Amino acid sequence: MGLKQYMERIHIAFFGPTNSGKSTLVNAIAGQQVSLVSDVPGTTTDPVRKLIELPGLGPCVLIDTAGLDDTGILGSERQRLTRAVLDETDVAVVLQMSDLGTLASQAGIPVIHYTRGESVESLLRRIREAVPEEEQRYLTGNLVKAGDTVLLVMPQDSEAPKGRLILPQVQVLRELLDRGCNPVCCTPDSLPSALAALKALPALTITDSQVFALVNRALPATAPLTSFSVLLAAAKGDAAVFAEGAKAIDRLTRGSRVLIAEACTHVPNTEDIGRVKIPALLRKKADVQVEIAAGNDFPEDLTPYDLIIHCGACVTTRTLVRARTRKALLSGVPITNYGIALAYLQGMLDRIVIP
Ligand SMILES: Nc1nc2c(ncn2[C@@H]2O[C@H](COP(=O)(O)OP(=O)(O)O)[C@@H](O)[C@H]2O)c(=O)[nH]1
Ligand SMILES: [Mg+2]
Repeated sequence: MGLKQYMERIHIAFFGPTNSGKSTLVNAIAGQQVSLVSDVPGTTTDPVRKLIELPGLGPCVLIDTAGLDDTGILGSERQRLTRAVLDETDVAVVLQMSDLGTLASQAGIPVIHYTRGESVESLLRRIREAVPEEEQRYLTGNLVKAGDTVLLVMPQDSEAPKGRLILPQVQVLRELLDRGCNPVCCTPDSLPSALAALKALPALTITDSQVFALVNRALPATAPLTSFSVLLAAAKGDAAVFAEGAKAIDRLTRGSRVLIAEACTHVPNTEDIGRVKIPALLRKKADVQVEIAAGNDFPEDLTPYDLIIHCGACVTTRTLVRARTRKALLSGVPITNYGIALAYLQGMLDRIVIP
């Protein structure tokens, strides 16, 4: 049990009418000026995020928001950004009365009501008590048990960083050691000799989805196989929902609208998985319309879409992915993610095991 896993930060959001003292409180907690404070209503416009370590809570993100009563010319856009903050919120601190408090409760987010005069120490203690404890979750889930031999096929080609392993590989390796498994590592080239060295088939083989076909050919059909990105998808969301959602790919027709949701903002490169690779694979199936929602620009109305494909959420939290998943399901729109969609598009989904 713990507060958060996968090095995720606890997101604490502050909601309330303009001039209720949200920015003042955030600054007091941070012990520094994070947000501008003034008696001019609407001083805080876009949500302001501050990464900080808090006693008893560890790594957190404080999110100061605009008041929902902001009626300036940019008011409605500010309100939308404020409402979007709910998706990433682990605990909501509400000052005075706010509709956001009700919305947070409806979304299952713990809500703390703050009144002026309460000490920061007391508030932090209440926040600490409100953060839901997370069950210990393994990336490899129920796919392995102590004593199992697990084969990791990890390409170390020119795209791999020099002198080190990428984070998912390191995390899985460490976890297998913690779980008392015996990990055996090889590259695709040395896969035949690695298999020959084993007395029995590995209990599980984990590979990079790029070399899935090659690894699949080298393994007997009875050997359980999965990929690092599928394990990460399951860690950051509901893998069963994503696997079901991926099937909607086959129902896409000319003009279907697909929303690619990226949690982070980055400058896309030519091999970009969400902007180039997945759209190209989808268009091989049907002439679909692909739209990108980057960062916090996740649309409030999801009903126009036939499918949502979410990114791997490496820089964001399970909380955010699950909030968006809930919204998609409530709107009746299938949702999947990069790892599971790629597995499906490569014809892997029937062959692989999902935790
Ligand atoms: N007396 C008093 N004034 C406060 C308190 N918190 C905020 N204020 C004042 O209320 C005004 C609005 O505060 P601010 O933090 O910008 O509110 P926000 O719009 O909710 O972010 C500022 O003039 C603050 O100095 C408080 O606890 N006591
Ligand atoms: Mg403010």
